[in-house]
Amino acid sequence: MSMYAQVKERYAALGVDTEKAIAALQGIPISIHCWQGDDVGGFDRASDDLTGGIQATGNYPGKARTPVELMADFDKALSLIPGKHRINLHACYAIFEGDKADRDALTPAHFARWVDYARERGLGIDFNPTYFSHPAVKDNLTLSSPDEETRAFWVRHGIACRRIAASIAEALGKPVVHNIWIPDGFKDVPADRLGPRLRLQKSLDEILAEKFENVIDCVESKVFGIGLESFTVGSSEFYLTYAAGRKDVYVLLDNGHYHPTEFVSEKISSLLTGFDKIPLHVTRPVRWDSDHVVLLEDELKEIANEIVRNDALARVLIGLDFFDASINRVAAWVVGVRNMQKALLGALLCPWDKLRHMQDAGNFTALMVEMEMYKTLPFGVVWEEFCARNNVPDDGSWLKTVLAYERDVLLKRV
Ligand code: RNT
Ligand code: ZN
Repeated sequence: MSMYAQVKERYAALGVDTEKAIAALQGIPISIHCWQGDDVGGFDRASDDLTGGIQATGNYPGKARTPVELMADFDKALSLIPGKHRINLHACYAIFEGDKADRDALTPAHFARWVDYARERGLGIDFNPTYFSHPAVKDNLTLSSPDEETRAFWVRHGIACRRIAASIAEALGKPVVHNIWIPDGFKDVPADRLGPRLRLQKSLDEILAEKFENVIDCVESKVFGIGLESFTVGSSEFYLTYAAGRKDVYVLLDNGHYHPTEFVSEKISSLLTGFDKIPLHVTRPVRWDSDHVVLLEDELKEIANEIVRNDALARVLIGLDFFDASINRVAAWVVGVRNMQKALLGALLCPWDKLRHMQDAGNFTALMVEMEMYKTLPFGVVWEEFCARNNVPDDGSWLKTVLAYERDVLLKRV
C-alpha cells in the first residue's frame, strides 16, 4: 500500500475524506501579487524610490526590470505552484509602448499585455490603484489631501483604475478585485483627524460613484506606516464604517495592518456576519508590517481554519502581499503560495462539525485534546499527493529548478 493510501485510511477512520480535501484545494485560487517580483518597483518609473511608508529590504540580485522579465519570472514560479491562480497587478505596472501616461490618465490599453498574458494561461487578474511612489503625493497625503489639486489628481487616478478593472473583468469574463490602499498619514500628532477622514470619504464617494458589474471594490486599512507613525487616515474603523454604510464595498484585511496582539483570524467571523465577501492580503509581519514571506505559522493556519470551517471558501478572496528583496524572489513567491495552500489543506483535513459539536456540548477538555491531535497527523503526505497530481515537485525538490533559473537567467541581469 502506498504511503498516501495508508494516510487516507488513517484520516478516514477519523471521519475525514482526503480525496474531498484534495478536490477542494484544487478549486481555491490564490491571488498572487506581481510586486514580489521587483520589490514593488513597477514600470511607470514615476519615482525611483518606494514611498508610502512601506519598504522592501534586501539587495538580492536578479530582480525583474521589464514586463518581459517579470512575466518570465512569474511563469517560473507558477510552474512550481500547484493549481490555477490569479495575478494581482498594481497600476504602476502599466506597460507603455511609446505612449507614456501619468497615473491619472491610465487606460485599459496600458494593461492589454497583462490581459493577454493572463488569458493565455487561464489566470484571473486583480487590480490595485497605486497611490504611492509618485511626485503627486503631497506631504504624504493623496485622497485626503487638503490641497484640492492633489486630491483631484488622485481621484482621477482612482476613477481611471476602476475603469481599467472593469475592462479587464470584461476581457477575461471573470470578476476583478479592485483594492484601494492609500498611505495617507502623519509622522507626528495631528491637530485635526476628522478633516482628513472626511476628505477621504468624499474622495471615495467620487471614485466609487460609477457602477460596474464584476468589479469587487474594497478598501484596505492600516495602523501605521514607516515615517507615518502617529496617524493613519484610512484606519480600520474608518473603512469598516465606510463599507458597512454602502453594501457595494468590502473591507480588505491585511494581517500586517493591526496592533501586534490583534489577529485577522479573529476578525474573519465577525465580518462574515455582515459582508458576503472578505478579501484578504495574507502576509507575515515581523515586529512591524514588514511583509516577510508567508510561512506555515500558527496565524496562517488559523486564518485558513476560519475560512474552511465557516464554509467561506467562496466568500473569502485570498490574496498575498509580501515583498522580500533579500532572497531569490521567485523562490519567495513559491514558498509563500505553497504555504497558503498547505494551511488550507490542513484546515480541510479537520472534522470541524465534530469539533463544533464538542464545543457546543461544553466538552472543552476533549475538544482541546482532539484539536491538538490533528496538529501532528501526517498531512504532509496528502500535500505531496496533491503536488504529484498537479505535476509539480514536492517541497524537497523544487528549489533546484529555481537555482538553475537563477544561474541561467537571473544572474545574467546586470
Ligand atoms: C501596504 C499595503 C498594500 C501594499 C501593496 C503594494 O501596507 O499592504 O497592500 O503592500 O498594495
Ligand atoms: Zn496589503
